[in-house]
Amino acid sequence: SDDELHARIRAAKEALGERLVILGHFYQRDEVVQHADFVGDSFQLANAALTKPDADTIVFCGVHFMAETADILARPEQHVILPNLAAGCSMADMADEDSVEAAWEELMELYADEDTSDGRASVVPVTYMNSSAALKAFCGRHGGIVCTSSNAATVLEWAFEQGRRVLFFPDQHLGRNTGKAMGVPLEQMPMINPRKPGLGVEPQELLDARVLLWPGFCSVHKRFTVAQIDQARAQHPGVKVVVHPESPMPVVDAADAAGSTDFIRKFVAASEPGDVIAIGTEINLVNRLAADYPDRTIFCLDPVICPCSTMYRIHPGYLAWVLDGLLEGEVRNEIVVDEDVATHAKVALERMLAALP
Ligand code: CIZ
Ligand code: SF4
Repeated sequence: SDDELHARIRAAKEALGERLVILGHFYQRDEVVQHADFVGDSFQLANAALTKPDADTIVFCGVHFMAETADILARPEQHVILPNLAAGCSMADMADEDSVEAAWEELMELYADEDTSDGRASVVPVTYMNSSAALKAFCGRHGGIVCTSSNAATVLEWAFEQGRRVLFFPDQHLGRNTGKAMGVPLEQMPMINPRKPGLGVEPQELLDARVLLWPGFCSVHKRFTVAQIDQARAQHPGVKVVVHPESPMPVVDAADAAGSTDFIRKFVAASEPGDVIAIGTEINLVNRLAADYPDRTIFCLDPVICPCSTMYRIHPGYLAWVLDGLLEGEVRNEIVVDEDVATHAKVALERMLAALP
């Protein structure tokens, strides 16, 4: 039964003590989050594990790229476990290393004659945190950098100092929304198609571009629409609408505010009792905010419940199963990033930290 399952998890936690740290992403269901030592976004969690000096095992209740990032930042003796190896991220999967390498080669050829005597590269690769370790390493090797949804604008500023243009992947929406907010005209942010000859864009457009967008998206956040915002405004006059920048540009433009999970949480914290707030992000996070602020009306913009289907693959049963393994001295579902990949990925992550104010 569920009660037995939760009792088993609690007993294992008790037995493993300070050796174990359980991380729970904001988008995890409550049945999982209740067992987490830390709850946060992917980068906060990857760092949280480091604050526990005795933890030799990190159980990451989130998706694959997050566990990889934790392993990259973890101390060498720390093991990182993903309770269900099928918990990937469809957005991260939309940019695989081979396609990015191939697109990069094409761009290098196109920009080969450009004058770079001022020391600025023709193009700087920027990857969103929501990407495989291999792509973070690609950025590390090619003078590029990682960004999160909290610091995308600061990171793009850095990238524009290093080069004439940016190749931004995997999320087209975060790239477009951030570029637009920084004043980059839409016509200088073409979306490439890595499967088409010439990347599906006129050579002149590739030459004039400032931000080259990869055609990836988040299946959760791309569902939000302007019609939903219009409906919320019609039904709740005075409603405040806040959305995540992984949402399409017209949605971000129609909202009152857009920002990372941290931003959305602060937006809600700064509201007043009685306020009505419609949020465009993952449902578990929205429901938890609604529970935390019962004196406000907080709801998800999408009336059809839309959890992230891969986050949902972390079930308490898998958590219990990996903890049982630890009690028997067995590390199940360990995520190990290749050493060379980790070294270069870390370079790109460290550039991000150095670029922040
Ligand atoms: O959309 C996601 O998966 C986000 C915002 C993840 C994270 O924590 O960075
Ligand atoms: Fe990936 Fe979107 Fe799920 Fe985040 S919410 S893990 S970006 S599919």
